[in-house]
Amino acid sequence: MKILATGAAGFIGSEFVKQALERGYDVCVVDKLTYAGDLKRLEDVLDKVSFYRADVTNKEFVEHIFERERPDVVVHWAAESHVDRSILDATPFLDTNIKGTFVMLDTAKKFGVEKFVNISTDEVYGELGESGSFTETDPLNPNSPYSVSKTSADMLGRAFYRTYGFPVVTVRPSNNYGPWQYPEKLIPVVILKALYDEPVPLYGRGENVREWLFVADCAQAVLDVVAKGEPGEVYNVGSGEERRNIEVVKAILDIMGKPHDLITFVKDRPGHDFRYSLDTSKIESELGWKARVKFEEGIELTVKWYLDNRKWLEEKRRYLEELWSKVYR
Ligand code: NAD
Ligand code: TDX
Repeated sequence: MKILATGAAGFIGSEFVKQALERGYDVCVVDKLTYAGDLKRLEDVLDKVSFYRADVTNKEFVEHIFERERPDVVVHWAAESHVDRSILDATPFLDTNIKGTFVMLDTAKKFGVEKFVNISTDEVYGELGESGSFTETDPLNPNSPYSVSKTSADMLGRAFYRTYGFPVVTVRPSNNYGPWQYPEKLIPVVILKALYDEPVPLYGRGENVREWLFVADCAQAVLDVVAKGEPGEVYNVGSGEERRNIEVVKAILDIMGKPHDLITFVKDRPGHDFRYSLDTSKIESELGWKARVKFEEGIELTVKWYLDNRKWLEEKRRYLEELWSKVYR
């Protein structure tokens, strides 16, 4: 059984590839290697996968890859993934996340793949107040250019299932964290800043809530969807581990032995969603998946990984100064 995984030089996709190989799948990877892609994440397994440096919006090249590889299943991770960047310039988000998903769906349909797992996000539902959780049938109310582009991709998957009977399965994970996450996202930003005793930027008052899912748990859920997910269905993937951003930051500073006065409140993210929370009873009862890693355990592991891999973290810094100068005011 061969899986074609797009965007698998990225944070979650690379963990997915490692677990897929362990489960005995053949794997080929299609990734453009944008600023967020890095083959170092796949270093230990590169000899076991076929790798194509390709843009998912390039229909001709994508068709050529399908012709050569003839995958049974597609798992579509490739995306522009950072909300703040989408606020600064939505263009690559519309190209990759919408057109790229269309090209992947259309090509996979043409080649008759057995299952297309489309990776969506909890952000498609919009924001919640202090209580409640989203179920898979809730309406979609995305608020940022990023989440609108992901919702469009999600809806294209729906249309391919409804219109052509093409076997699309949609997965909506909550905020992932763990080793190898690009240090533009909250958790590795905090680790990187604290490492240098620099101000740790928190938007607004740090009160917003996210549901933190350890990356290995997310990859395992998607593999369960590959094996058992029903075409046309949507599965939420969350951990129940909700934390206010300020609690997350304090937990990291405590593990690193850094003072809380590094925390600096900066201008809030425009349109900042207050809270996300997923009801995961569907994937738990139908596929038997449940998140295993508790936040306190996962965050400890994650901080340790970054401290042990300081060089990788520091290498990324030079690509971040420009983004930070625009976002942290
Ligand atoms: P990431 O930014 O770390 O990786 C994205 C990968 O996609 C990179 O390797 C990049 O090179 C590749 N890519 C980007 N544009 C491409 C293009 N045009 N053609 C081919 N490859 C391209 O992202 P991630 O955090 O690993 O997220 C993976 C997926 O999961 C995305 O679809 C994202 O929307 C979704 N998701 C992420 C989270 C999270 O917390 N990180 C949560 C829910 C859903
Ligand atoms: O410096 C920061 N300070 C801060 O307060 C950053 C980078 C973030 N934040 C806040 C914003 C959010 O409330 O922390 C929270 C998490 O922010 P991000 O790490 O940027 O993630 P988020 O915007 O929640 O989106 C993530 O989860 C859903 C992923 O980036 C998306 O790809 C995924 O779909």
